[in-house]
Amino acid sequence: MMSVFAVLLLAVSGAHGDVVITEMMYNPDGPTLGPDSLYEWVEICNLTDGPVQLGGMILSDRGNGLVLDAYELAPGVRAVIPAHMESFVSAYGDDIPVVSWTGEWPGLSNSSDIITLSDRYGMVLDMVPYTDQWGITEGRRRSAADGTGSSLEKIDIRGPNEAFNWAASVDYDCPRRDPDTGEDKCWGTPGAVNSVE
Ligand SMILES: [Ca+2]
Ligand SMILES: [Ca+2]
Repeated sequence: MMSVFAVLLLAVSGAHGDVVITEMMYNPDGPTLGPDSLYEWVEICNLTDGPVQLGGMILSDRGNGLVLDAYELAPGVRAVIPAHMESFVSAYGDDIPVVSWTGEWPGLSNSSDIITLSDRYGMVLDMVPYTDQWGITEGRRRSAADGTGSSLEKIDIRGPNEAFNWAASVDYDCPRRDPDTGEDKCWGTPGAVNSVE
């Protein structure tokens, strides 16, 4: 029989797939957005039917990791973990849910990386082993997500993290306009439904 402690642990630790990585800006376009160290970001989504406390969750790659600050993510809602909060807000505005953190940003490699979201106990909630080959469309040699403005988006957010289920965000679904110039911003869909879903 399960102990009271074990029941409590289950109640707060969540399960694989409860919160998943749905989009990544691993190689921001330098000329229009800025350097990787400031403008990378990861979008996550709560796939459960109830609110999830993100505080203590860990985002990491093969080298570095960070711990999310307290943040209650409502069911079905997406939030962004930015490499650098002020830079993200300056580029995308301040109406996108963002989660602050402590630790070291797991720099998202421009060639290949394994990005893992774990709960506070280290149990893996989601893992994306992407490469810069993901999202290459027919007739192209390079993915639009690889440094030319698009992000890498998950197509079926409940599906597997394999190349066929991720694609470069598409420009015709620009989520917002630059408040200064009025021009479309096509740097992915942070905080919003993906353009390829
Ligand atoms: Ca990068
Ligand atoms: Ca999105």
